[in-house]
Formats: sequence, C-alpha cells, structure tokens
Amino acid sequence: MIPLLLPSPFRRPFSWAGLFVLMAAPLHAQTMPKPPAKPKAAPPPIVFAETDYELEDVFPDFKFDQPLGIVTAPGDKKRLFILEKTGRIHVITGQDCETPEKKLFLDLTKLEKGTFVTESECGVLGLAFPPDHEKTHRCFVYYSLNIEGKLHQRLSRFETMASDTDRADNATERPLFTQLDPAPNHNGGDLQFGPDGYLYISLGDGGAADDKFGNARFIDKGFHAAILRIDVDKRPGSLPPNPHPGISQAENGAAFYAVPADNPFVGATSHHGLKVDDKKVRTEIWATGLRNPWRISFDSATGRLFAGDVGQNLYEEVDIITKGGDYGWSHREATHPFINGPGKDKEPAEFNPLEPIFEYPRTVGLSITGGVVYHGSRHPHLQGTYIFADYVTGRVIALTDEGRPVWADKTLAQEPGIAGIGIDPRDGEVLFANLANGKIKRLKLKAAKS
Ligand SMILES: [Ca+2]
Ligand SMILES: [Ca+2]
Repeated sequence: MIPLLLPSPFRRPFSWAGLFVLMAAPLHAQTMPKPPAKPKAAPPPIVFAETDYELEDVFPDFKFDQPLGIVTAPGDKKRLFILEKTGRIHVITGQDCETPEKKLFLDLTKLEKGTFVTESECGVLGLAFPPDHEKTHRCFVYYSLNIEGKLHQRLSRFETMASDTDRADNATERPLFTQLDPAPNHNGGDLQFGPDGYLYISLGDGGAADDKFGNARFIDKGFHAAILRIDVDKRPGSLPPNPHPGISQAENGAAFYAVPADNPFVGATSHHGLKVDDKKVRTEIWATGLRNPWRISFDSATGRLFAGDVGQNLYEEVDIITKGGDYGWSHREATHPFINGPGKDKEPAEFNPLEPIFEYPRTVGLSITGGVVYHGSRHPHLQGTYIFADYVTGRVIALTDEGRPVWADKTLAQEPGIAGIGIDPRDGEVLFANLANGKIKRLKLKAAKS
C-alpha cells in the first residue's frame, strides 16, 4: 500500500519536483540531442518491508517547510537547529519542557544582494557551528542564490546577535566563496566541523546528468564533486587558497579562510596521470570523485567521516571518506564501471578509486540521504551502526561494521521523504527530517505482535 503523500516518481505532492536522480532526466532532455524514442524504464515499485521500527513525531506541535537538515552546536545540549530548504533556519529550545519553543534563527529569503533560490535541489543546504562558537558566536551556512541571472552556491559565515545568541544577524554575513553553478541539481552543501577543528564541505558535480559538465574527474576546475577541508581560523602555517573568481577577498586581497598545509592536493602536479598546474589546483579538496554527497557526518566515537553519495542510474552508495581518497565518479558508479561520463572514455591508467562500504540497487532505493552513527541509549543493539535512509523508497537502514569491506545491512523502518538526518543533543538519538510532511522523527520500536 502506497501512502497518499508519497514523494516518489509516482506522486509529487510538493514543489520540489526535481529530485536528485529524478531531476537528472528532464534536465538531460533539455540540454542534450534527443535520442530515438524508447520506452522508459519504470522505477521499481515501493515494497514496504516488515520492519521492527517505525518513526514517531518528536515535535507534534511543530511543522517545518521542507526540512532537510538537523544540526547541533558542539557542547550545546539545549538547542536543535532545523534547516528549511525554502530559506529559513529555526532553533528549538526547551526540548525537555512541556512546550518546547521554536524560534527563527536565520532568514535568507530576502538577500541584500542577489536572490535566494529554492528550485530543484537548491536552498539552505548546510549549517555548522565551529568548536569555539560560544566565544566567536560564529556559524557557517551553505545556500543557493541567483546573482545577475546566474545560479551560484555560496559558503558564508554569520555571527549571532550580541543581544540574542538564538538569532543570527544577516548584517554580519561574510561570504567565503561563491561558485557559479551550471545546473540546479547536485549541489551537495553539507557542512561539518571535523575533530581537527577544520570545516568539511560536501560538493556535487555541478549537475544535469552523466557528469555532463566534466567536473568530477578534476582537481583544478572549481568547487565541485568533492569533500573540501578548510581552515576558517587561518591558523599559523595554513596556506592561502589558489586564486578563483568565486573566492571573496579582503581589501588586502586575502581570502577569509586558509588551506591546511597537510591537505592532500597541496603541491599536486598530476591527477589521474594528467598534468595539472599546481597554481590552479583546488587545494581545499580533501577527497575527490563524488557525484552528489548530499549528506556527510563524523562519527563522534571514531572520527570517521561518512558520506552518502547519490547515484546516477543504478546504484546508491555509502563511503568512508579518507584523506586524498578518490571515490570514482564519473568513471564508476559505486563499484560498477560508468560508461556514459564525459567522452565515454575508459578509466585512466592512474586511477585507483576507493570502493563504498555499501551500495544498493534501484530495487532498494533511488536517492540516498546520508546519515549518522548511532550513539544513543534507547536502542542498545544499534550502538555504533551507521543509520541512513533512502529519500524515495523511505528505507531506513543500519549498517554494521563486521570487519569486511562491505558492511552488513538491516532495514529498520520505512518512511519516504527523509532528506536530512541528525542527532538529538539531549540523548544522542537519531533524528530524521521528513521534507515531504514537514516533521522531525525518531526511531521507535514497534509494539511486539501478540
Ligand atoms: Ca548544481
Ligand atoms: Ca563512488
């Protein structure tokens, strides 16, 4: 039985019609010569699995406008931030009270310069607080905007109001970089501070389909198809980034961030066996070859960085991101050769992609929402598992590291529409943002059948 409000290829009840993989088809059709007509392969029907869990509403009194992100601030157990795709970030306080409060933290719908964009996969995409946020009152936001008729994706720093730390001050915005974007899909946009205090940023390949803009196989073509690692504090020893027209500069020409000196592509002279100009390399890159790493997270116990990378035609994947790692796109889709990339060429000789810890085909799901490692207490046997979801089919899956290259999977629950996954700062429980119905959910064990 398919619920009436299913956000799926079958029904699209909300405006975000251009949805990850589903988005690729119409864009592709607009921009490429039309191939001979052939019958379209229908997506597999959603089969609801027998599961042990269901998702329960955490805030029955609150509904959000297309929520896609759940963020906490380091050391702060009292506030939960919810990102709305449509341009606002809310903060929830007093969760333990009978009536928790929801307040507006930041509103990006009216920008001083440029126009906020929420079409397709654009919107408010990421928020992160640095470890010293209580002292600096800073946060970082990734969002989409239109400047002089052209789409861009931007990383900005904001400060909270001096009089109210539950409210960010638009007037304090300081853009760090603003990347011209060739298409409204595949924007990544998740932000996470690592255990090293550096800011990690997930970026998609620009968009359309088949890596049409040829961004994924390069380390010298802009802010695309990668996980970045940058130093927002400009610590001693960090390096200035290489020039790029999208990097904001102070009056003295300096960028508002730096590159850690041990980033893997600092000084790189080749990639995939091809020569690159070391003065054009995006030394911000920590890992490369990603298609649309929509959501990333650090495991608080091990420091491992996980990414859910949205697939093209056949496979979704979960990766553990390592320094300098190449995740294969657009020569590979998960572990499989991908032959429709730019030039439809073969894999280069010097190409050593890392394989995902888990991949799944279209019979399981169509668009991965990367999750988090569970360290809550309500469900002890989920301890240490990586919990993620598929946006379209709604499967919530736990992966267990059993010491093999591919982790063991178990479907826990099923609820379509999950676009963001975070952690409850009070108790470590995993929270799910359902973009389709506007609710924040958590796992609940189903009552045993009598
Ligand atoms: Ca894009
Ligand atoms: Ca890959």
